[in-house]
Amino acid sequence: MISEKMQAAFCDQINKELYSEYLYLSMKAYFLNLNLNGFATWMDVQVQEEHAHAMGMFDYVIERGGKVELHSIDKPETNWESPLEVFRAVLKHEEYVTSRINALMDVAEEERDRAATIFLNWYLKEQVEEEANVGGVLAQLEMIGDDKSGLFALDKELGARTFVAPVIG
Ligand code: OFO
Repeated sequence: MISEKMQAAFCDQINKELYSEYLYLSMKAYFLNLNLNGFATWMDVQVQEEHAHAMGMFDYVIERGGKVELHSIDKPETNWESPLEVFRAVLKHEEYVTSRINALMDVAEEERDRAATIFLNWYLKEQVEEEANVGGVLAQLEMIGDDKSGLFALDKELGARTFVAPVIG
């Protein structure tokens, strides 16, 4: 059985993962409006990943005999100055999420909930990967600067990304 404190911390994180899904959906809309369809595809994969992250925790809480309480999702940003600004915002957001997963780990340790700690290891590793992926795209955008042909080449590259359902836990 999961403790009340651990359950509340997971429900809070489910909300943050769903907010991430919403934020990336908003970014997908931004890119579609710019006709940068490859960037939009990349964001769509991100949307699906965040949904999977939320559902992984959802299923875990239920499996441990807990109760999932959903909270309202904040309205995400809808506009950015450029693709570069979008990816700066993504990296900042992912760093924030990493700090929240670490805080969740702290609760698991305080509650001496070893199963939760083991479960959360997957999320920590995933955050390392996410930050590295986003950092890679950001570095490319910084190099491209105002070069439109570089932007279109990157759009083509990002459009090849496909969603692979993660095996969580
Ligand atoms: Fe759920 O990893 Fe991004 O936010």
